[in-house]
Amino acid sequence: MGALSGVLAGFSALAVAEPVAALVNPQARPVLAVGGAAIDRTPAAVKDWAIREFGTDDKLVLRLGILAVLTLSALALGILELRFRRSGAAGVLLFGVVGGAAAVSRPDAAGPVDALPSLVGAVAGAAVLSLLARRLRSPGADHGSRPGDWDRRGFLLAATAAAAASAGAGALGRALRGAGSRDAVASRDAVVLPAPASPAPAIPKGARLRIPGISPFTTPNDDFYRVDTALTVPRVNATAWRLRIHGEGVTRPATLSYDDLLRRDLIERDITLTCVSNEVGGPYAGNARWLGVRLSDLLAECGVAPPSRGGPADQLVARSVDGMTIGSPVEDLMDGRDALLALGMNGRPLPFDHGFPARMVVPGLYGYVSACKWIEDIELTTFDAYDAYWVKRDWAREAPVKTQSRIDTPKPFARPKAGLVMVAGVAWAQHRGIDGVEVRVDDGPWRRARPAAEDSRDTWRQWSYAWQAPKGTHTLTVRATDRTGETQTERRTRTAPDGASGWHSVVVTVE
Ligand SMILES: Nc1nc2c(c(=O)[nH]1)N[C@H]1C(S)=C(S)[C@@H](COP(=O)(O)O)O[C@H]1N2
Ligand SMILES: [Mo]
Repeated sequence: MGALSGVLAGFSALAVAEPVAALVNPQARPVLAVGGAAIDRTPAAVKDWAIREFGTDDKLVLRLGILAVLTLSALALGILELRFRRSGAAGVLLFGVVGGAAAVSRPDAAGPVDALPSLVGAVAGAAVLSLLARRLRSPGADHGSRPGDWDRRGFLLAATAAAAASAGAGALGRALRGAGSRDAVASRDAVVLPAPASPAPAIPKGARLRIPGISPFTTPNDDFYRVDTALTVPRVNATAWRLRIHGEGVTRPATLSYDDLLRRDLIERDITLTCVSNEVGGPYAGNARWLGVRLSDLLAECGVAPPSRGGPADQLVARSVDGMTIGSPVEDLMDGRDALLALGMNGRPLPFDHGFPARMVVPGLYGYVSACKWIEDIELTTFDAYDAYWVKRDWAREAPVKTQSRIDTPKPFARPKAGLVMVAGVAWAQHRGIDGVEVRVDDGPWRRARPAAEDSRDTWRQWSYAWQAPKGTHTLTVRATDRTGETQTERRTRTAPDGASGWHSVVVTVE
């Protein structure tokens, strides 16, 4: 019974925190705050391991882990409270303090008020625990009750009341939060993307290979990889959203609404996005058709000049509504490449997962130094003056994409039939372009693979190799050469601090 009252107290604490968080900051809910703070403090190596082990499920695993720890602690505190009056309740309050501190430490914290959901929740939880424990300790008022008996009826009544009140509080909190998210969904549903002033060049015939198992040239939105630190995806109401541009050398600071951006001349480009956390052969790469504002135009209107033209700021720091900071070299953003403040993805307004209402997309730079989702602030500064989120965690300040190639088919440990086997995949070296791809069987010579027609140097390139496969177990290896003439290095490096290098291999057994 002690354990049960502990779990009930824990439930009350989390439930009461819900409506408080809905009023203060939805991100300040205890489990989210602790999870977020844990992610902030995770060393690069562990984050890497979590992504490798759990992929995009890493956050679900983290939340379930936190809930498991909380449940066990609640059980223990309930038993403790029964033994030592007020000890369990004090423990619940301690958890509240930890949750509150975690919430206040988050980069998107609204301020000290972010501690309130955890603290108020903990006070409610502690009250429920001592109330229930008292019923368990005191004999009932029933006729014939003897010392040592506990107040069954009183306990049941109190427990039921606490459970009902908590469920009510939780429901209220979710309803309040739901209203905010419904506004965001409605604002996205209402978007009509205008036709681009500068449409994407047509994808050449022959840029899309029809080979079973190969990554499609354009990645559908639903299949596009997702990498971010958000435990819950921010749902931003585009009607209320503003983007602020300010900082060093910004002679005309600006605050833009979503409609301000939609009314501008938009450009549309196919651009491949890749993540620095992608292992050799890994899945964190995708190619989409982005619609948005050319960032260099916007910056120039605000008076920004790149360092090569005397501008004082060499770093652009983008901030998101969830407190992410991403720093990019101003020189790269203004060197003529199609750096975008993107609003559309494959003909749709950005999906919430991919940054609605607006995000950055920059050809040639890994996402963590260029592709801020849910952006709300652009600050011009210097690399000396400020380290962005991942740089503080020992990832490189500047990180151009490394030339990479991947075998999509056959899959590792496939058992194809002897004879003609189509080996195929994708290769990327954004903003340099892919010149050629080679395939090697076992320790044989490198053979030229057939690259699909090139779309642009900012997009990946599919390739294929017709292999006359003899029986036995074989290792297939791929490497690409970029337009600068540089062949992908064999040297294997880890993803940290600036992206994995090395050749992708697949072992197959030909039958
Ligand atoms: N707000 C925010 N933006 C972010 C991130 C993030 O964690 N938070 N992750 C970055 C990283 S590491 C990458 S690789 C890209 C991934 O974009 P996608 O999830 O749309 O594929 O988003 C970037 N933008
Ligand atoms: Mo990334």
